[in-house]
Amino acid sequence: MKKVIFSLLTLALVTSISSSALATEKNEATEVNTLAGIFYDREPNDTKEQANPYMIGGQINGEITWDKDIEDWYTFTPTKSGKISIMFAYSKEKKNIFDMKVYKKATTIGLTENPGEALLLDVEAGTKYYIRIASVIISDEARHDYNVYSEYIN
Ligand SMILES: [Ca+2]
Repeated sequence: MKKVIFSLLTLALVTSISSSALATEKNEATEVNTLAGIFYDREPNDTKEQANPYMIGGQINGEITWDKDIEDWYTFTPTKSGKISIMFAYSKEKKNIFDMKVYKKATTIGLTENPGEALLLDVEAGTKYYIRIASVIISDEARHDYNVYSEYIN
């Protein structure tokens, strides 16, 4: 009987610890999203020099076209070093393929053409990074809007 009571107590303790840890994580995630907000695709942003400002934790809402606006550039400077997750979203079709490239200064550190694939990248505080969205092949019958999402993992 003593054993049963002991394990029940342990169970109650573990449950309360894990649920309070979860509650803290939830609050932090909400805070980051609220602060970072939405970053729009503001033309001209067709070269690295014209890159639009972006911040980790924010969401990019952009669009490229098949003729005149074929590239969008964004830049961010992490406020802390660590790992980030960055995700690209758009309507991928057979003849509508976009890619997202991430550069640290001039070096490519990440590349994806797959919606929903999270790139895990190490970043350094105070260093300039760039994101370039471009089309590999573009269909005038498909949608051309896209989003980018990111967050710090640690
Ligand atoms: Ca552009």
